[in-house]
Parts: sequence; C-alpha cells; structure tokens
Amino acid sequence: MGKQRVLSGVQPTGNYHLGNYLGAIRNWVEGQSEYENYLFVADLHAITVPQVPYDSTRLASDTYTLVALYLACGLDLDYSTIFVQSHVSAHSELTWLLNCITPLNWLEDMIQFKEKAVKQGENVNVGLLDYPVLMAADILLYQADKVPVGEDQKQHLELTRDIAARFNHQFGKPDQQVLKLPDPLIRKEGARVMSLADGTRKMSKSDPSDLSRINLLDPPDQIQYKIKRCKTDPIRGLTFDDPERPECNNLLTLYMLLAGKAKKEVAAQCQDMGWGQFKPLLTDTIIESLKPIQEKYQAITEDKGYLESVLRDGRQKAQAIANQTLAQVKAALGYSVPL
Ligand code: AQP
Repeated sequence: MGKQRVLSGVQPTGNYHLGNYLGAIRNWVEGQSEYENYLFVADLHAITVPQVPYDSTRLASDTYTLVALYLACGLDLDYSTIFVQSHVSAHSELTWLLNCITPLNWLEDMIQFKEKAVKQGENVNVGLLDYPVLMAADILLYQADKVPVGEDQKQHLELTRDIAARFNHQFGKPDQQVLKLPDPLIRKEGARVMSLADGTRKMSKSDPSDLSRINLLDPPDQIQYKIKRCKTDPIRGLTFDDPERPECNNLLTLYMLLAGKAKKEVAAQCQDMGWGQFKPLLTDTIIESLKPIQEKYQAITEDKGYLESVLRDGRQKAQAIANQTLAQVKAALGYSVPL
C-alpha cells in the first residue's frame, strides 16, 4: 500500500509567527517522510478578510516569503509538493460546483464565520461565508487521507466530510465514491501558542500589535525586546496548567517545545524560578531555535530562480491530481467533455 496523502496550507498574510511554526509547519516537517504531502500557500483564502487599504504588492511577496519559510523550516521536496493555491485553477472551479450542492445553513452555522462576521460588522463578503467550501475543494481535489487540524478547523473538516458524502450520495455510484472522505490528523498537545500580550488569545498574524507575537524572521534584539515586554504575573515559581496563569503556561510551553524538553523536566527546572531568570533563558532558546531557519531563509531568498522552479514543479504535480478529480466530479455531474 502507498503512503497516505496529507494536505495542508497557511495563508500568505505576512507576519509568520511561532504559532504557525509550532502549530503547523514544524509538525508537517516532523511527519513528512511518513506521508505524501501536498502543502500549499492559501492565497485564495487570504482575501476573504478585507485588507483596508488594499496593498496589491503584498500578496505575491508574502507568497514567496512563505514558500521560502516552508523550505527553511525543513520541508523536503522528496516528500512534499509545495504549490500556490491560485496557480491551480481547479480549486476555484471545484468550489463553484460544491457551492451548488452545499446548503446555505451549513455555512451559516460555522463558528469561525460567526466570529469573524461579528468582527467585520457590515463589511462581510460572500467569500468569508464560502471559505469552508473552498477549504473542502482544497482537500477533496487531492483525495487527501489526512488533514492536520487544530481545534479551530475541526468543524470545517467535518463540513468537508459532509459535503463529500452528500456529493457521493447524490452523484456517485453505490460501489464507487467520487470524493474521498478525509480524516483529521490530530496535533500533539501543547502546540497552541498564545499571544505574548494575553495568554488567553491565540498568537495571530492579524493582531495589530507586533509585540503580541514572535515572528519567524524577527532579529535577536527584537526577540529579546518582545520577551522582556511580554505579559507575565507577579507570582514567583513557574507552573504549567494553572488556569489563573495563562501567560505562565504559554511561556513555559514555548520553552518546552523549542528546547525539545519533556514537560516534567521543564516543570522541575522552572518551579523555583522568577521571571528575571526565566526570560533570558526563553529568549536565548527562541533565538537559537530560529537561527538556522533564518540563515536558511536568507540563502533561499537570494536564489529567486530556485523558488520559481520549486513552484513550477509543485504546480505541475498538484495540477495532475487536481485536474483528474475535477474531471471525475464533472463527469459525475454529467457535464459534456470539451472537444
Ligand atoms: N497561535 C497558534 N498556535 C498554533 N497554531 C497556530 N496556527 C495559527 N496560529 C496558531 C496554525 O497555523 C496554520 C496556518 O494558519 P492560517 O494562515 O491558515 O490562519 P490562522 O489559523 O488564522 O493563522 P493566524 O496566524 O491566526 O492568522 P490570522 O491572524 O490571519 O487569523 C494553521 O494550521 C493554524 O492552525
């Protein structure tokens, strides 16, 4: 039996941070040899949240930065195909076809839509509502077996399964499913990284305060400054899992994940520490962990031709699978074949 196929992506909206790394990219890298990986830059998803004012120079440059970071973080092209979502037009086309079989109320029930719609007030576009159908198309086009998901994306993956099952039921044959139902690939515990300004909110690209996150490309002096300024509490002795101390739990978790230590070991090492002792330790650990990524990133971005060739190859491989699925979907729906 061949390897199972995994599909995942990150939106190219700048400020790639430790949450994106520890919650997504590092996990892909660690498991990559076990699977056949299709990892993309989700640039069609990136415009579902309006950018005001819109800067048309950002999308392409943020895309290249993200691809370079994927490679710098250790994605290996022997195991992983890296491509840009908008370069494979089947994503948009399958979205339309799936839109026509997806009940509106399924989308209106999505928690992320409700939350983001509240934030956007009157400026909610159809794309935001339709985001989960595009995500379903992303996954189903590649007949993915597994999709790495965090808590926030679980509901969207369930919707993807519901859409695939509905399609198969309405248009497939009893003995032959057109679309494969994907399973979640559950992340290791502790990979949810919280904001440096508030331990109850997740670290996020769109947080207006840059002090709330450590970006993967932050230079050492900036990392030092951010950790010096980050929110803590007045209690001496550092502990995990105290609901009254979300910042403490987050910073210890960051240290544990980046130092590659066991939770027990970190708990014992830090139980009598004050912040004055722990912060320099965490700062050095972050700087040392990001140094090889930043050096590799620098080398990769100096060779734009290489990045372009990675994306050309990625697009070809992705298109070969995506177009095949799209043709099967269209055949099942009864479309005529272009002459
Ligand atoms: N704080 C986080 N902790 C753990 N994982 C995280 N991810 C994002 N933030 C954290 C994971 O990174 C992947 C890519 O995310 P995305 O670009 O699709 O969008 P997102 O989840 O909405 O990421 P951001 O940074 O929070 O973006 P904004 O601010 O634009 O909403 C996903 O696997 C995600 O779980």
